[in-house]
Amino acid sequence: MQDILDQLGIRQSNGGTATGQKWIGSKGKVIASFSPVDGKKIAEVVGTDEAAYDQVIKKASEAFLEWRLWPSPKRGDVVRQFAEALRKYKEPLGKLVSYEMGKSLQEGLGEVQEMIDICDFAVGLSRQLHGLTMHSERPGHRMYEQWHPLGIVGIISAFNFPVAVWSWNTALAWVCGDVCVWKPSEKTPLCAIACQNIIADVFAANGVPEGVCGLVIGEREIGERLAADTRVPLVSATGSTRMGKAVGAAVGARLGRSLLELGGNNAIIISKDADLEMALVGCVFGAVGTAGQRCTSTRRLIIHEDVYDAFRDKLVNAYKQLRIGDPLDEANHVGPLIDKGAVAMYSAAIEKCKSEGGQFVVEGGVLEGKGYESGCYVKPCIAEVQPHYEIVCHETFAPILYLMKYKMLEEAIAIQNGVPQGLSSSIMTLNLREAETFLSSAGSDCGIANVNIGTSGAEIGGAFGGEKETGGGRESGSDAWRIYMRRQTNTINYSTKLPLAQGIKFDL
Ligand code: UN1
Repeated sequence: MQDILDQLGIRQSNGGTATGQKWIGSKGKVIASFSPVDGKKIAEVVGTDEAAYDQVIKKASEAFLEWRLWPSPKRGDVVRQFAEALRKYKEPLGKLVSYEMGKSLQEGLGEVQEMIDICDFAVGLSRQLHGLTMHSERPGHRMYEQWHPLGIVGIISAFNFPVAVWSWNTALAWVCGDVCVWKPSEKTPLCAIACQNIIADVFAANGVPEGVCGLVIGEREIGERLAADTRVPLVSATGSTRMGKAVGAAVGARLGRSLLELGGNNAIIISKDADLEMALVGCVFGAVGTAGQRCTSTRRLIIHEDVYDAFRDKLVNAYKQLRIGDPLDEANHVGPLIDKGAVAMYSAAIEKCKSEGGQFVVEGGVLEGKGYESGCYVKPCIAEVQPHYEIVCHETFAPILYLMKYKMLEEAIAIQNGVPQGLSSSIMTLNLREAETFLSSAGSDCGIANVNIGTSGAEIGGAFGGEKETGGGRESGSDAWRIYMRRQTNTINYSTKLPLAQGIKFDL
């Protein structure tokens, strides 16, 4: 791992505060990053104190005054070069993601690929930040709207996608002419430092004003500072619903803008008309991939009574094949949870499920012994439950899958929608009527609704996010860029008179 750290410019002790190309001194709390893979300390990071935070915001404000004047395609060209640098660093960065966060190497590399893809998307977008024109009701008048940069975008990201979610925000924000200040999860600070090192070289080579890409590392108080800071017009936060409610309230109290991408409690409906073999792959990957730590992870299966027993047996068999262990070893399917706190939450959820009457058909448990010394490896498990159980309506970031039975599609959709969260959802069916009903206004209430694929692994080209307690925000593709800009309506009078709208006469 040392060669990887060297390639990415990570030392034993690192500064955690940057204004872009430069690191700045800080006397914040020292955060040690431990790998959940083997429990070893990887390196330390000095957190951002209040003065350093202020310096980053000040630099970002100054940089914005210049950056907003760059033509957007020119900003796009810098993002294009960032994508090139990411292609070069894909292997080491993917490995670091895997080692610091614990996801499989395949998924670590996939996460860096997602960064490259969003950069490519943003490059094209840099020539398409278009507004509408409309017809004025007055003669000799033209009316149109344009989109201007917003200012500083505060980005609060979670440990589970330690680099990709940042890039969804920054790549778009940068082409839109905004400057960014990133508060990564304190559980994965080294991934953020690696990204900062990669972008710093690209920015320096292009004469990008210092401050366009700020980094502040620390615990909750840094997020609170960003949320309350009137110099930050947009705060984009990914993480738990609890965190999102606090950020949303603080940003709302100052009438700022927030983009929230919070918890999911994603279900797949397995119809009696499903291709069960295909469904199996989607369900198992959705439930155990990233050890159940994606906001899009599959947590609930709602299975038609005619195929319930057969599909449950297939799942139980498939779970027997799962290999749990070092995620950097490609033979393994499931890596560790992020830390022992997550393991405690996993164990508590299993106990709660049992106390509510859940029957485990694949038992859970914390793994011990050789290869599991970090104490973060757990067994993916499956329980038969009733949809209304409290624990089933709650998002536990772990590989626990709940099974429930249905008779009629309407009932399945009601169960699917009957939780506080609304991120991702799927139906497995070869029946066109069922598929279209699921996608109709009487169907899934989630931000993402799929047919014959699982709930996780969304492509960057679509808008990503969800409803209800998921927070309502949309990041990534489609027209998600609009939230990073301010809209301005312009009316231009090129006539020789000044007629008032609505036919009002005001003669002097
Ligand atoms: C997240 O877990 O916060 O759709 C993001 C997916 C990934 C992104 C997940 N592309 O599973």
